[in-house]
Amino acid sequence: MSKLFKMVILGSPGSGKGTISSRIVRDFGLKHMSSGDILRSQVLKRTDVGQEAEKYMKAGKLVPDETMVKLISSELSALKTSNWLLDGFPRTRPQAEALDQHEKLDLVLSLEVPDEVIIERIKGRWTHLPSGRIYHTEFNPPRVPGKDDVTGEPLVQREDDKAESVRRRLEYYAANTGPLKKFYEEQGLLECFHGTMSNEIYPRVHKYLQTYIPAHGGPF
Ligand code: G5P
Ligand code: MG
Repeated sequence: MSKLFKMVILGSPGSGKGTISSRIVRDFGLKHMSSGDILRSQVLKRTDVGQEAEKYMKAGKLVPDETMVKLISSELSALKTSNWLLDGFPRTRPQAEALDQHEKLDLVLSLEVPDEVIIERIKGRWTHLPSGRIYHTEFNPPRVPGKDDVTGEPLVQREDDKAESVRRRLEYYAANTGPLKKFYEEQGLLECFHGTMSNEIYPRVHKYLQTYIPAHGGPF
């Protein structure tokens, strides 16, 4: 079997990790794992982890490292034979160090989108919680307002998308991102993409990724 390709996508809350990831999945066939989607599904199912995580998430705080490392390690063990893309994990340097003990990454992308752009765009986000599919009232509207394109089920606004939570999430991201990025920079894995629009960032990501793995579609 040829060597597997493993990458992480970093970026502030609302920077477009989910949006860019879904295009990478479409064009490069990686398996996508979003730590936020995994947590929200645990919350929906009322598992022990979900009940613990919910109070942190609602407040816009980070779920403790130990819980996250356990949860993501068990999800990753199901992806032993796939190329994959991790979105939202690691978020702190201890999480990155724990991941590094089990998995050798090929690439870490960081989306660098200004906070003021994010605060404005997050107001328009609607999510289909069971699948993690994301919409936006202007940027990416559902075919039928308020309904998921695939299942027709209702879309919701995330609890942590309220203005106060968003501000706190941005603060936590800013506080943790320096040491996290330094960790990957030192390993020569980090590549940053600056911009304000996913449609403008993604073609650059696509071109860069092709230096690692072949694309079967895209970049738009
Ligand atoms: P999540 O779920 O990982 P965040 O905060 O990192 O949450 P989020 O909010 O999911 O990130 P995103 O994926 O970066 O944002 O962005 P997105 O959803 O693609 O885009 C945001 C919106 O903008 C969408 O509506 C999209 O359609 C729209 N959009 C995209 N591009 C454009 C554009 O160019 N223009 C416009 N106008 N709109 C656009 O984590 C949630 C919580 O879980 C916990 C924490 O509590 C966290 O707060 N958690 C962890 N805790 C500890 N450690 C971890 N590793 C954790 N992971 C999750
Ligand atoms: Mg996301």
